[in-house]
Amino acid sequence: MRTLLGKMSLSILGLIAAAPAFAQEDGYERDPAAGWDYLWHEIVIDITVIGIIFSIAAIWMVWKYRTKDENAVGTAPKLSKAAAIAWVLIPASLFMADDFFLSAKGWTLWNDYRRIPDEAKEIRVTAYQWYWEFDYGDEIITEELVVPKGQPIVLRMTSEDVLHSLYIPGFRVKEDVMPGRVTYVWFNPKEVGEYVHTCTEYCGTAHAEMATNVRVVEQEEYDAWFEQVKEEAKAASLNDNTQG
Ligand SMILES: [Cu+2]
Repeated sequence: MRTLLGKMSLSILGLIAAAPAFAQEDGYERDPAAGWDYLWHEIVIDITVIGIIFSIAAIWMVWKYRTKDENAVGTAPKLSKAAAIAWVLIPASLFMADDFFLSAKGWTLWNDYRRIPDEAKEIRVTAYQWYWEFDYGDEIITEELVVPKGQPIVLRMTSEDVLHSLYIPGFRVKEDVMPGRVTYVWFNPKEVGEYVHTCTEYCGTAHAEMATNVRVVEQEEYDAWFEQVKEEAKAASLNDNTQG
């Protein structure tokens, strides 16, 4: 009895210790969006397999222990104490091991989501009622988010007025944006295209107008766009000066 319990607790400890190692296995990339999809896929497979096992067991028991005679009185098998404890602990440990395994993977993913790569390019974001402003540095501020493909981007975000929340489902990122605080998300735009970018915290009448697109473009196109924005900014400030 003691040795049985001892062996079981040892194997559970072993599984817990091994879980982070499993979490580093192949197929996982240090990219929150890919990691998110990978883990979600794994969880769906996992719950499907567990669901099938439980359904088969339940259907089998319903069939096996069905009433054969309407006056029948059931007789429960008498289990020894060790057998009763083992019947509780062994199945529970098996499913807990699976939970620990998945939560270790979730933990790895969370760390990747929070750990900004050194090479990430920083863009400062300010949320207003009801639009976004993107500050690329050097006084280049736009209302459209354009990023070069293959360059990890970190958005440092704050709000000028109320609570907002930045959500880019295509990159699997979402984070609250608050006055008086700077929060961040990072992502790695791998494919050229347009991705929905919206506010996902109800922030007033025109909340829905905060939905725009992030444009991911090739590096050359990005450089050309950036030059153009710079020229426009210069022209605007010259205009201001002559008028002022
Ligand atoms: Cu908002």
